[in-house]
Amino acid sequence: MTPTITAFESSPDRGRGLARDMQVRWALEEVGQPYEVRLVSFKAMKEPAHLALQPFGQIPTYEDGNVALFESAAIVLHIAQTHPGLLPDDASARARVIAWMFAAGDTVKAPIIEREGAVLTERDQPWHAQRLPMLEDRIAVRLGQLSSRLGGADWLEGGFSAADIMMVGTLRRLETSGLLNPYPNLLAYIARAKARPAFQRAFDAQYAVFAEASAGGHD
Ligand code: GTB
Repeated sequence: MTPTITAFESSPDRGRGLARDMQVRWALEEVGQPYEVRLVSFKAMKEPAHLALQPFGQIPTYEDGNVALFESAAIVLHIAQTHPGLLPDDASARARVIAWMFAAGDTVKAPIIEREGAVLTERDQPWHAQRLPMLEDRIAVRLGQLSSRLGGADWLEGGFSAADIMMVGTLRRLETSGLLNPYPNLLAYIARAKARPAFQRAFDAQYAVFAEASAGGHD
């Protein structure tokens, strides 16, 4: 059965592919699994039908007839477990890929989200200018550690895997911040991932939603 995912009807990222349906779309494109997209409004996300699928009233969700899922990492893992190509065969390498998926959504993402929140909501506070460098230092610690571990490798764990989908999804949130600039290997890692045809197909598909909405397609 063709899976259906949900995405923003009108994404606040203006088509930059930063909302988390992007990782799900990318995983589906990598494994060659066609999918359908149900677009949801902010209002519909908080209504019972969507809350039954996503208890926190968010996107993305995933339904394939056998399973209904929320949480982008869980969805990407499910796709990787049910299609060849995104998880290594070796059991310990597979476990490490899953560990990297957790690291992307937790250890690396946590300070990034904290900075985004501060920039969005605390900008006018008199202490913002002092707090921001502290938040950026926390991100720099994680980026430095990630950069050291990646070294000259192309991908986090052998070949391209679900770990790279989740980690690049996290790092892309920093792309306009300048915080990645001290780490040429991370910049190259992101560029390598974005050059993958599956990434480009996923990006174009989510951008088309934004472009159609901007042209007045959804009202
Ligand atoms: N942990 C969950 C997952 O990974 O699936 C987090 C899901 C989540 O944060 N969903 C967001 C959402 O539905 C969209 S992706 N928010 C609506 C709400 O909570 O009411 C997060 C996101 C939103 C916007 C931008 N942006 O504009 O750049 C980037 C990322």
